[in-house]
Amino acid sequence: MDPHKQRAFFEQQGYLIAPGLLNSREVADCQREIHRLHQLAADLEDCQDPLSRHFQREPFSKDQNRNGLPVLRKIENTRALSPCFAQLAAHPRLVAIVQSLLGDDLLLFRSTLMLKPAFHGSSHALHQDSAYWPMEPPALVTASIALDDATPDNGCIKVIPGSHHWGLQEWGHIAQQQGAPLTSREDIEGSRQLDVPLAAGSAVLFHSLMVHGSGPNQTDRSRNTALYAYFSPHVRYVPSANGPRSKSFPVIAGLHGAAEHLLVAS
Ligand SMILES: O=C(O)CCC(=O)C(=O)O
Repeated sequence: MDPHKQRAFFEQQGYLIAPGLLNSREVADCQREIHRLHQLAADLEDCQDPLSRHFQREPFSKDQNRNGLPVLRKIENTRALSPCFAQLAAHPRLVAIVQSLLGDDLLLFRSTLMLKPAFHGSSHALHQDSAYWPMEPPALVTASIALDDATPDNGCIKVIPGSHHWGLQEWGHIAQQQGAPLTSREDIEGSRQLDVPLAAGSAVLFHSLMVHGSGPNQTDRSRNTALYAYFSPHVRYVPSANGPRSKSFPVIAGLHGAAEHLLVAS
């Protein structure tokens, strides 16, 4: 799709699919790195290293460990923990697509691995990311890159097309047990929830006001995903009353080649 059509589709629907973003070698590199990060999680936990705060265990898993490694739900700040995932944030094909949506200057808000281990992955109830993020206007873009084939069976992402036009709403808790419904809101039951299956290496990009979630993984296949949230320097940092008054964000593209960009609350 040409960049103008991409942008028009994204503005109307709130999401965009990028098929074949990574090749099979790049996907295999990421999968190996996920294994290494599980070993790192175990080591950091053993020596009570403060970095272990970036690793979150699967809350509803019956087993604490599998094959000697912790059963994890997510890893935050992967850019700082992993050269492989730091590089992926600036992957040229990914950057080009995000630039077509947000413009040339790109900052990184979040780098995360969402993990849905085989048999264990719990659901993510429907929600809007901007409800949790101290950024105004709420106009960030998340790229969710499949590192395994993602299907409805193993908990692929679900979106409600066009819901980024609804404004911020109340959704309740995100982490949900395996059999739980994705929302308790009766008015949403009938709305069009679209499963977004992706082959490993493909991505879906979505607006930070987009209503999205994902079901459980009850299969014997993991469903691991690299998430990166980007924003343009037009977005301001608006911390809560007790949050830090300024924050530095990595520059991914533009901004005269700076490595970091400091945002100060006004
Ligand atoms: O990838 C998923 O399963 C859902 C992730 C998600 O909803 C989020 O991080 O906001």
